[in-house]
Order: sequence, then structure tokens, then C-alpha cells
Amino acid sequence: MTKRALITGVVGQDGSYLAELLLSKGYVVRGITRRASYPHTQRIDHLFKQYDDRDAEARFRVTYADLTDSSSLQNVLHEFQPTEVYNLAAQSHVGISFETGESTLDINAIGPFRLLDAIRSSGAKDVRFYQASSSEMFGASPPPQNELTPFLPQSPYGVSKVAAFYLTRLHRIAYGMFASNGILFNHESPRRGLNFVTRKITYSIAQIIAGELDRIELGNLDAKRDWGFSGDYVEGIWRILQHTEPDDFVLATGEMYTVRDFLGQTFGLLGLDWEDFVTITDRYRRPAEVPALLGDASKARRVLGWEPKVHFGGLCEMMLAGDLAARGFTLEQARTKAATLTPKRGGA
Ligand code: NAP
Ligand code: G4F
Repeated sequence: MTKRALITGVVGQDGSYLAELLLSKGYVVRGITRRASYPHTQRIDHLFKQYDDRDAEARFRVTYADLTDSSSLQNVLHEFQPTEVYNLAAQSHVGISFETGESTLDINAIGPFRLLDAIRSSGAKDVRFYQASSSEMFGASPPPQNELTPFLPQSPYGVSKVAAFYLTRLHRIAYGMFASNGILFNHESPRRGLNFVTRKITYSIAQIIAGELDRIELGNLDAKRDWGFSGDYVEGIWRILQHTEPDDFVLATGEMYTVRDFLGQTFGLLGLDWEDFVTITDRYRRPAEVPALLGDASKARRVLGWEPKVHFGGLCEMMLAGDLAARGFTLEQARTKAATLTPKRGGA
């Protein structure tokens, strides 16, 4: 039987990689997106070209629905009849969740409840549900963190993800649903949103090389993160839903670096000293911070056979090369240009 996957958040970073993966495996894929005042389907435009989306039975289609709108979720479930539901949609920015706490809780906590409840009420017994849980739930719990580590969230985003984690487990326990959590540590890519720290850095370096920017403004450089590649993590997400039983899994690389390390690595690829180009500002500091995340993914390795392929150095190079290429530079050409730069002093 052909598998039918519904992906919420399909126009996001992970949604785009997951759609590619599932289509390559022969799935029929339906994505949902909410209305925006300006089209923002750049991450999946290549899929529209590859898989004709005009007729109802097309392999890949995207329809409007919103995690804050129960009837839109019920309608798409009824019409599409998925065998697997991947809930990736979220207000995913931790810093911004301090400014938009109520809507973050609505989308990230009540949203998954609406979806789980709609699946349960539909009476479809065999639908498998994936919830995009986050290492941000561990918050202030010291590293390393695994499936048994207590949650101590440090942001409205973290709290919202803890609620969704337990709602997913509750539907498993109370109603026997196949509902699993992936507790994913930070994962990045050339498709990462521009206001997450890794992409902000690589994008800004490309702007500096192109002569469009002098300095980057950043907040806390001491934060430690376990950064992997989104393309590797969507393979883990898929494996979580193919497992014989519903369960919760950490996905991580098991390596931890500071934001400062990320700066050193990426600027270093061009022979530059990051301190010549970075200004520290309180503007990007958060009311509460998650100091250190380091994942122990041994359960996923043992049970699912999942391992990440891309590690820190490769990730930095992939992201920087992507942003340079978009401005017409190879790494080699950027190195040559970098040697001619005179940093503008001031700042940190
Ligand atoms: P992302 O690029 O921000 O994608 C999230 C998507 O959710 C966006 O396409 C967004 O649409 C959509 N969305 C937001 N509110 C919605 C709503 N009300 N209804 C429908 N769609 C909505 O995030 P990502 O990095 O791909 O992450 C995917 C998921 O994994 C998120 O749930 C995130 O919290 C979680 N997660 C991510 C990481 C990570 O390091 N990347 C780690 C752990 C967990 P718009 O484009 O319209 O805003
Ligand atoms: O890149 P970030 O915004 O990612 P953060 O907060 O770790 O959250 C990401 O990973 C979570 C998994 O742990 C996901 F659930 C979540 O959806 C998201 O994908 O910030 C990383 C660190 C933070 O400590 C932040 O304070 O970088 C620090 N930072 C320093 N300067 C900055 C900046 N972060 C941002 N976004 N922008 C800065 O200018």
C-alpha cells in the first residue's frame, strides 16, 4: 500500500528536507502551509517543478491549513487520509518566544493537541504521528542529555514544547495511538532561517565578502550547542515512525561547541579573525538562556540504527559555501577577496 504522509511546516527547513526524503521513497506527500502576505515557498519550489501538483492524486501537493485552526486540520485529514503525520510546524525561534509567548504556546502546544485530537476523533486507528520535540526542553539541565534527563525549560518556546511532548505521550498512553516524539538537538543547513545564529553568521560572512556589510551584531557567544545537519535528522525522524512501536528518541551528534567556536571555524575557513568583524550587543541576549546542550543519541543508534553523517566542520563549510555561492563566490575566490579586506574597528 502506498504510504501517505502529511507534513505540517513543509515550507520550513526540516519540512523541505523531509518532503524530499519521503518523495524519494515513493510516498504521496501533502504539505500544509498557513497564509502569508508574500509567497515563501523557496525551500520547496524545486519539488513543485519535479512533481506536478495540479491534479488531486499528484505525488506532492501543498494546501492551506493552520495549527491554530482546528477545522482546517480536520478538513485536510479527512480529505487526504494520511498514514503518517509529521508535525513540524511551530513558532521555532526561542528568542522571539519571549516577545510572542501567547501565540507561541497556541501554535506549539495547543496546535499539536488540535492535531492529535483531530486524528483521534477521525477514528482512523492506524495513523502514525510524529511530534517535533526539542532539546530546548532540557533547558538548564546539565549536559549530556538523553531521554531520561529532566526537563527544565528556559523559555516560552521550551515550555510549549514540553507541553506538546507530554500531550503526544498522553495520546499514546490513554488512547493507544502510535504517537512518537523526536527530541532533536540543534540542526542546521543552507536552508536554515536567517535569524538563527549559525545561518546569521554564514550569511553575514558572505555579505562581508560581497562588500554589503561591515560587522555582525551578536548576543551570547558562550552558549554551547550540539549542532547537526537537518538532512541527516529527517532520516532519523522517518526512522522513528517506521519503528515497530511508538517511542521517544533523542537525535544529536554528541559533539558540543560554543557560538564562539562556530565563528572561529567559519571565519577561519577564509583566513579571517572573527574578532575583527563581530560586535556584541545586549539586543540579542535573552531573558533566560540555555547554557549547554549536548545530546546522547545512543538509544536512536541502538534501536533505529540512526547516525549523523555531517559533523561540525563539514556543517560550517556546507553553510558558508552555500551563502557564498548565492553571491557568486567559491570558497577559494572568497579567500582571495578576504585577504584584501580591511576590517572596520569598533564594537566588542
Ligand atoms: P522552521 O524552519 O521555522 O519551520 C517551521 C514551519 O512551521 C514554518 O514553515 C512555519 O511557517 C510553520 N508554521 C508556524 N506556525 C504555523 C501555524 N500556525 N500553522 C501552520 N504552520 C506554521 O523550523 P525547523 O527548523 O524546520 O524546525 C521544524 C520543527 O522542529 C519545529 O517544530 C521546531 O520547533 C522543531 N525543532 C527544530 C530544531 C532545529 O534545530 N531546527 C530542533 C529541535 C526541534 P511560516 O514559514 O509561515 O512561518
Ligand atoms: O540559533 P539559535 O537561535 O538556536 P536555539 O535558541 O538553540 O534554538 C534552536 O534550537 C532548538 C533546539 O535546541 C530548537 F528547538 C529551536 O527551534 C531552534 O531551532 O541560538 C543559539 C544560541 C543561543 O544561546 C543564543 O542566545 O546562540 C545565541 N546567540 C548569540 N547571538 C544568538 C545570537 N542567537 C540568535 N538567534 N541570534 C543572535 O544574534
